[in-house]
Amino acid sequence: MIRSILIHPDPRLKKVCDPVAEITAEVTALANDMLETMYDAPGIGLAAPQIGVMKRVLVMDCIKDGPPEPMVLINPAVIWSSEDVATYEEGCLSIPDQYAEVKRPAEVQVRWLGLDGVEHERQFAGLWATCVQHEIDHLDGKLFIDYLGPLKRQMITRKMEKLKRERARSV
Ligand code: K1U
Ligand code: ZN
Repeated sequence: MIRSILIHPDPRLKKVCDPVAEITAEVTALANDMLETMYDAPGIGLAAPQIGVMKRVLVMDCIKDGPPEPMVLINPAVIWSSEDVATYEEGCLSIPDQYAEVKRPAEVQVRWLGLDGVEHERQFAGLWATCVQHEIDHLDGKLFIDYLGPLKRQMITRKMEKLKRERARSV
């Protein structure tokens, strides 16, 4: 089922999410809905709070050409970050049509629980590294605009408030 995506500003996008205690049928259904919602948007990642679910679950697929590579990460944690950084022009499905350059560690080692209940670990680089850090930030109530200066952040927030008002008027 495709879920609707929350638009900034929304208090749910500022909260720290709760760890998942157990992989249940409900968590599996949530992950499947998130993948469907991400591919439909379209996006390369999605975190549970973006659909109003305050759990530490994220999905991503950064393959542009070639067969899809959907990933589901439960309770993800960055256990190592490279010293070298990479700058990427980021977007966010909760902040439509706004992009800005963000500097993050170029590579990260992440540990998470899979839907199979098994602990996984992988080193991410390139767009995968940027995306997994952006999504983990969502689980901690942080948006990419929080890395920008206050003026730029305020300008984007005002645009989003206007967008939400316009959307509310057209329903
Ligand atoms: O978390 C999100 O809001 C999803 C976001 C992920 C992301 C994008 C760029 C850098 C870091 C993280 C998006 O997917 S925005 C849409 C997007 O990037 C995209 C959409 C269609 C094709 C390719 C990319
Ligand atoms: Zn985002």
